[in-house]
Amino acid sequence: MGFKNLITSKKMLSLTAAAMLMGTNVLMAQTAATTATGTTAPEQVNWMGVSYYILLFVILCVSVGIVGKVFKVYDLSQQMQNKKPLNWNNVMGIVCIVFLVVAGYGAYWSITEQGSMSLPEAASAHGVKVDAMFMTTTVITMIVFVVTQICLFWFLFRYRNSPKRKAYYLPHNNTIEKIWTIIPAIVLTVLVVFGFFTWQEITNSTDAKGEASLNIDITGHQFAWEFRYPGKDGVLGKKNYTLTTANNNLGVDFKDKTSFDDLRADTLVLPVHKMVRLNIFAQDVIHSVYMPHFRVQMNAVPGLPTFFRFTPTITTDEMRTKTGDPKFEYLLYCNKICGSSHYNMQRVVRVVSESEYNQWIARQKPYLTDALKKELKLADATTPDQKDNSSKRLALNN
Ligand SMILES: [Cu+2]
Repeated sequence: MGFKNLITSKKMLSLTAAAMLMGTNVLMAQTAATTATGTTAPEQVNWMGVSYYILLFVILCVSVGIVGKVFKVYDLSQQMQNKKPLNWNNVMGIVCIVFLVVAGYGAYWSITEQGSMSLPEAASAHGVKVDAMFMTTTVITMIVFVVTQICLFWFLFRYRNSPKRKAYYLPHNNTIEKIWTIIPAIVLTVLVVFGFFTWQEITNSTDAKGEASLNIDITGHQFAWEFRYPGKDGVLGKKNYTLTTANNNLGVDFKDKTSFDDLRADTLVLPVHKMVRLNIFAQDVIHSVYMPHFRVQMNAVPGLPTFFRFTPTITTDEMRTKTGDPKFEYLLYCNKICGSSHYNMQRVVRVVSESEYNQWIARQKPYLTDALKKELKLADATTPDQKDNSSKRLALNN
């Protein structure tokens, strides 16, 4: 009867299901790691499954429970022998101090170990300001964190329950209330105002006197980015989504003469120390232009053109030397989970010298392809030498 109860028990069934699920997860994680490394060498096996960490946590909890029970048994045996029982307030006080030291070291380890995995220095002019704001906030919150944690656990230890002391009852104190309301309010106001002015400066859309941004169109669609550069005139032609066809996939308006020399590019190449204005478009769903090294992020919203102006300050080559990584590349990502192949929307961004940029741009293909010319019946749009060629061809045909 006992066995029947055991196998029909809902608790037992749930436990078995959970154990099986965890076991499968651990096995799958091991198989995935073995397949990824292509070897079964024990040092290469990576136990990265969620269940592995859940199991570790459970083992830790059980160990703490066992230590607690040992203390409890010791306490009971002391009482049975009419000896002084264990002072649990002292035990808890010491545990608090141990936790303070261990967790403090854990926080320090986390910052030093994972901190080195963070991004290299900002590669854009405004990025330096963003980093400075980030640093200021981090330092302030870190000081508050360290001071409050030390106070919390030290007070728990220092003022643990003792028969020699009577707790002081403090129902309300206006001075304390004022201090802990006003100080954070001032600090937060300063941080927010500082951030507001910096953001205003970053999103300022007007070029300063004597300065012209390099306008580049970036269009996101499922699942790629398209780049359009201005031609020799330095102006990008107008766009109109109703003109979109297979050959004119960005909907460039060729009634606007400045469109004729526009170029199509596969890579985002930027000249160093030159203000760039990215005009951001989306054709289907919301995407997001994200270039972490330049501290640039702006959503690409269908029907709502956005832009981001920034100045790259470090070339790809310089960054390779700085990071000591000869394969370093700046990257452009889509930062909105925009569909099943969202991960495909990663592109290399190259920051080069002015002369290298000029050489590169000279090699880019015109947006106005022959097929598109045919589609738009743009005979007069051809350049003079192309006209010469066509007349020669006609002559030959005759
Ligand atoms: Cu996307």
